[in-house]
Amino acid sequence: MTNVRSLICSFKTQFTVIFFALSNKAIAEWDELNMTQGATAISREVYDLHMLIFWICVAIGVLVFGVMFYSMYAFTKKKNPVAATFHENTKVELAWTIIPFLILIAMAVPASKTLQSIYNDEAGDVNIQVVGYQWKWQYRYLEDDVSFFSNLTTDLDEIYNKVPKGENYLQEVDEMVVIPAGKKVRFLITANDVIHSWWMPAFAIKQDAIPGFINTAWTIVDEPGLYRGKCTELCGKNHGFMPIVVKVVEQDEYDLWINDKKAAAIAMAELTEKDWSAAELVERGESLYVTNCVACHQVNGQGIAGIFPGLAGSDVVLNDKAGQIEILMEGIQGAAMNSFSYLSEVEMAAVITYTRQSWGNAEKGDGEIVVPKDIVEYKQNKI
Ligand code: HEC
Ligand SMILES: [Cu+2]
Repeated sequence: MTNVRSLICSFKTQFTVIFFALSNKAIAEWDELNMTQGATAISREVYDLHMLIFWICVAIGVLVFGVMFYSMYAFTKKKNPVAATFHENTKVELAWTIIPFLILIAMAVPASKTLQSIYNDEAGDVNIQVVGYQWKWQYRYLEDDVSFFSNLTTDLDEIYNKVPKGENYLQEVDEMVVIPAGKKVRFLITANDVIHSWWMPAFAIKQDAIPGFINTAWTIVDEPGLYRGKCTELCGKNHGFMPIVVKVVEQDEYDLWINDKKAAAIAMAELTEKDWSAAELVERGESLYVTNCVACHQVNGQGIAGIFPGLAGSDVVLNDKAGQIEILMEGIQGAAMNSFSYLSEVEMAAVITYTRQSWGNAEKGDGEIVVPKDIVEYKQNKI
């Protein structure tokens, strides 16, 4: 028993000493080697805890190795030919049980205090629902009815080493999470498909995003700036491709931003509810078809024989409105036909209607158009 304990203890101290020696050598790069202090009161508390415990380990290491080396030096065979034969020493054994126990308690007290303040789930000034998807994040500002996806924007050529990698390689997104400085922001974190994890080191937040559960995290960031994090739970093929970028701005700038977002959401909702005519949808749909579909289905809707089916005269496009919505929303498993569900309701309706009205399809089929409300309905029925 004693042997096992001293073995573990000496492993611990050796590790500490090796670490200390390394850090000493790299003293100039100490800051890079050490944990960062982060940007919030909590992250600094975590840093202080880390340093406190680090120095406790250093002290223990110095003490234990000091005694060890001293004994090796002071009790050599030459100096001390007759070894002592004592066995068991209750006092010493009590001491090496009680002292580590006290040290552990001394470390647990500040650690628990910090943990307690981390696990505060009271409402924030701003409350944001964070949803993990394979492989992107969705953010919903609960007070303001604003919601958007945040997608990786790193160029595929950088990923495949065709061009040099940029400064923020795999750490850049199309839409950042914007939050006001100095305000409590609460994140309600969950996932839509598999387990992800929302990790923002500068805020000392690392919270699992689990389907069907809502975990909370909170922060108050004093300094405006850009902060970057990533998904930190292996969530499938593109796990490394779903970064997090948070932009902290002053309250005025935040108000402007959220108002813009709200206005855009209202404009989009109005467009969605509007009564669209076939001609209006076709007009909008044409350019969407060109950017999203021609690579496979071709400008004339004929497709490429044997690879990409023609949409001109396709049964689905002629007579199966519901089926076509489903194909566009879900994609076709195992085929090059991916889901286009990231298009807005208006865009989705427009591109589908374009295919139903072009190349003589309107005359040959049922000629029905798909309006944005159909897409809204499809999404609602799915939930
Ligand atoms: C990367 C190539 C590709 C792109 C881009 C693409 N599709 Fe497809 N699409 C396919 C393939 C392949 C199929 C056939 C899949 C199967 O049935 O196995 C298909 C099937 C379809 C079908 C069903 C046709 C039928 O008769 O069964 C529709 C409708 C369709 N695509 C519409 C679109 C629209 C609209 C767009 C643009 C928003 C689009 N596709 C973009 C490759 C693509
Ligand atoms: Cu993930």
